[in-house]
Amino acid sequence: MKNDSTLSGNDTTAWGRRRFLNTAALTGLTLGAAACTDKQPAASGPTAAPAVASNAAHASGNDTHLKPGELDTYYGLWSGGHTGDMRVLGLPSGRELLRIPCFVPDALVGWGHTNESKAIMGTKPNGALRYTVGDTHHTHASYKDGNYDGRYAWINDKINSRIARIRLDYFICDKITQLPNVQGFHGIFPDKRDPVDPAINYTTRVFCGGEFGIPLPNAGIEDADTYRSLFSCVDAETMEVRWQVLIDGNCDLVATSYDGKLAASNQYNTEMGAKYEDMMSAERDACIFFNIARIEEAVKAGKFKTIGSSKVPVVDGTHAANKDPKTALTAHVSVPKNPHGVNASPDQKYFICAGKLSPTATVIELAKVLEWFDGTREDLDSSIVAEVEIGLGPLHTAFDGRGNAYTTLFLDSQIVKWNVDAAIKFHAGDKNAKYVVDRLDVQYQPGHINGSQSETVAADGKYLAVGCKFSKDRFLPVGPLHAENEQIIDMSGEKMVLLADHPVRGEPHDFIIFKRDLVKPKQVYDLDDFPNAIKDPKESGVFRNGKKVTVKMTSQAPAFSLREFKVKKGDEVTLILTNLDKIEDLTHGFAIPNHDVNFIVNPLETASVTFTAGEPGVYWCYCTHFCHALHLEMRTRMIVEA
Ligand code: RUQ
Ligand code: CUA
Ligand code: CA
Repeated sequence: MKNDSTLSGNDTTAWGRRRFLNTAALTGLTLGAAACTDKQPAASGPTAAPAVASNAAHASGNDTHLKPGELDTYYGLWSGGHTGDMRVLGLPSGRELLRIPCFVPDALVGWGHTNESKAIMGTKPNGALRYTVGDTHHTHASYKDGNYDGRYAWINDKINSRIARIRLDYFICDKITQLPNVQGFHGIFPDKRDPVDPAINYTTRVFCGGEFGIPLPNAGIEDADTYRSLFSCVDAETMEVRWQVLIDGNCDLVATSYDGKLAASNQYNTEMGAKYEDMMSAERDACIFFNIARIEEAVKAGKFKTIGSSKVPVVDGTHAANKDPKTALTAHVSVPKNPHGVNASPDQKYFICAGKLSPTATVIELAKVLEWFDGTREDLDSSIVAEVEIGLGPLHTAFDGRGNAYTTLFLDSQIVKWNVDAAIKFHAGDKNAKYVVDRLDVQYQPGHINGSQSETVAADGKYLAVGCKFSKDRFLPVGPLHAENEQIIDMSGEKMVLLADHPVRGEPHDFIIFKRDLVKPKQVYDLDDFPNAIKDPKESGVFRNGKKVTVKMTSQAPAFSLREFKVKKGDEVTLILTNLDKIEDLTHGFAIPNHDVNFIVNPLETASVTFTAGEPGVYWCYCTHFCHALHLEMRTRMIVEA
């Protein structure tokens, strides 16, 4: 790729920039007639000087640079992409603090190797992991009173339709659920309160959007017209699938209302096409709304079926079955061309869908959708209170709590900041209403965007993070696979200011950012968290039951409680290790050469592994985590006898 000096964006016009971006990255994406006519150029449009912080400090004082030893003020929970984990960042610095393995084995923690993590990940009858790949997209956390409550976070795996829960006290994955009869599980969003019981003002459900239509049950039928998708509800506590809704078209991203009454999902394939040409044949698709209370009533009343071997109740949310608003479980609001992203504004009033193949954002008023369900509003599409042009390839939207929305423009490689009230006025006929407030060039092709506390009632409008899918020239070249570029922006002023670039391994997608005092992490485990904990080193030893051997051991720097242990070739060995060190940050590791064993035990944690003892010989089991001046000496011998 030619390195074009106009890339820096200093003086490119909107169209010059589009031409560059289109030749560089977008061959093959037919945009059709979706040219933005820019009826509403920004007060300071893309031709204005770029807003890039020239040094660390600028007017607002919002700054990504922390002095050594200074702590970040926000946590960021990031999708780890193909590493199948959740990344925990400190913000605004963007420093990575932790990776929480979920869907894919991890060699540091021993995730996918310890018996405890294998039980969470799921195994085949022979004990091997069911899956070793993942594709995480979306991450969200539990709510109370419209704000995060620091209990749980969730992340999805698109490939195998799995949802993982993270406990935010220990920052670990504790449960994984696979959705039945779903392929291409995409968006997730927790509910924000119960639609019926006002006392339940916190998350009890997580909604999951199924993207790919399949035969139900999946019996390899070729006729794509019969394929359908399911929208699923997972219980936040038990992580069991409570119910599913059969729909026409597809789900994509998911959002929920603050009153708990509705969940929404944008639909880009209302055509139910099997090829992309078919999927973009209609001028408009939809945002589907799910009436949670009615769905649960229908389930209670037994108005459901089940599919294949799954016992999960499936109610009918298709168009044909939901024509009468007074009984409808679902409502379909028309949204232009292959929309992507649906987000609920922090003022609790609106859902915003981005047009993707249409240069527009559509603002849907929650109260008006509810009126349709009540039977007091005849025309459902009149719940659309604005549909305004914002730029090319709009995808996701964040909020600042001051009435502004920030939408990524994939094709324009920009973020557009626009005022929702002004857009509503413009849509109502006030052509002087200037809704575009600012545009910022980003590098390049942004997908997800989120602001600090964005999708909560406590949106504080300080920092904006944007996940750019292409980095092109922003980092040192490292061969054909480019890093992606996650950028941090100061959103506190009228104009956005780009603060920092961070390279990241593909393909991270989504993230949330919240104030650090909303979580209270514990940094040492409790021995009682583990039923198999070895509480006293005197309980250590080798316990044989035929070919099955249990080795019990504890660790206390700089020694393991057993200095050696003997097993026989071919034994099925289960080794249980409890770390009796209770000091913060004192983690030990345990690796056995040639036996594919490597895991850690954090302070007062217990973990176990099961393996078959190999060829007779001596195997030095050693501590893999630097724990003590005698860390290298911290070893034990496994002696395998013939
Ligand atoms: S969706 S940008 Cu999963 Cu937009 Cu990734
Ligand atoms: Cu224990 Cu290193
Ligand atoms: Ca479509």
